[in-house]
Amino acid sequence: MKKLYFPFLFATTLLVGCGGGGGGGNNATPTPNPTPISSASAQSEASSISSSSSSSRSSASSNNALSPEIVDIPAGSFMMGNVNNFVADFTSWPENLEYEIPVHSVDIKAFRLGKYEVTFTQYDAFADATGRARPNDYGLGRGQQPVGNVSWADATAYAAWLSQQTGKKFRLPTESEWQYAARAGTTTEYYWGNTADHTFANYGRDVCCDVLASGADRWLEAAPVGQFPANRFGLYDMLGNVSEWVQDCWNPNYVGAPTDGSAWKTGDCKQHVSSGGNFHFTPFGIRVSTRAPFDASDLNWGFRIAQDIE
Ligand SMILES: [Ca+2]
Ligand SMILES: [Ca+2]
Repeated sequence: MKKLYFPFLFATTLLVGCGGGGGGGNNATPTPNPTPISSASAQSEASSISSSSSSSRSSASSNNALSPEIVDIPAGSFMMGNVNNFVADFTSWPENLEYEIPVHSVDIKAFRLGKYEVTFTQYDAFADATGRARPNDYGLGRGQQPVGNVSWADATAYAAWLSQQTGKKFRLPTESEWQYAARAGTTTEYYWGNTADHTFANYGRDVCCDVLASGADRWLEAAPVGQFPANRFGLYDMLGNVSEWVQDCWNPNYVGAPTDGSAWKTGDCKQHVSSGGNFHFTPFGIRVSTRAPFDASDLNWGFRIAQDIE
């Protein structure tokens, strides 16, 4: 399996391939800044499914001040994959789009998802408490910067530790949960429309593959979490900034993929899916449905946590 993407390193990192395509999408009219769905609305829908929703949430935060903020994601169904038959204007990695088919319907149960990518502050608390080495920040700073350079196992261990600390069920999101939450009811290439725009996310140049600061995107590399508009579910940085581990084993297309929102636990489980792209990627690489495999042991990028509604 070719490596599409690359570790949480500097812009000069040697690339083995280009996940990018210029231009940022097809010719459909972009939808400017979507109207946010209020978190209260989403919480209300989730609460109708679990009456313990509110108490669970407040309990988690009171048990651990370092718990990431979480957002209630309502149940629903969506079409997963390359829903617009997106055609990239490049030929170097045509299998990228083959990864995203067949488009299929998935039913998602209500769950919770981190409002932001897990930060260095949050992850370092786990590392210190468990005797793990703190991940390298490559000089970008810690604090509210999204944690990077963590393996899939690290991310999974963090969720297990947080569960132990809070008594709640934290875990990585499944790939379908992640994509459903990133879409937040939209069917466009990005949750703000069909054209990549540095107003809405931290990513790189149109031509593969280099970092770029442009307009509201003032960052060549990772930005502190929450610097761009949230999507309609109130989630920040789902596209761009740092790529995010999800639970699923790697499969090079969606033939046989679960349709109930669960993780795909068969296939190439030495690799796992990474979603959302990052500050280094082109417009192609930060599409909602772009997916990439990483070796589970590689120190790649970051993640956000999910929580079961109990
Ligand atoms: Ca940028
Ligand atoms: Ca991200």
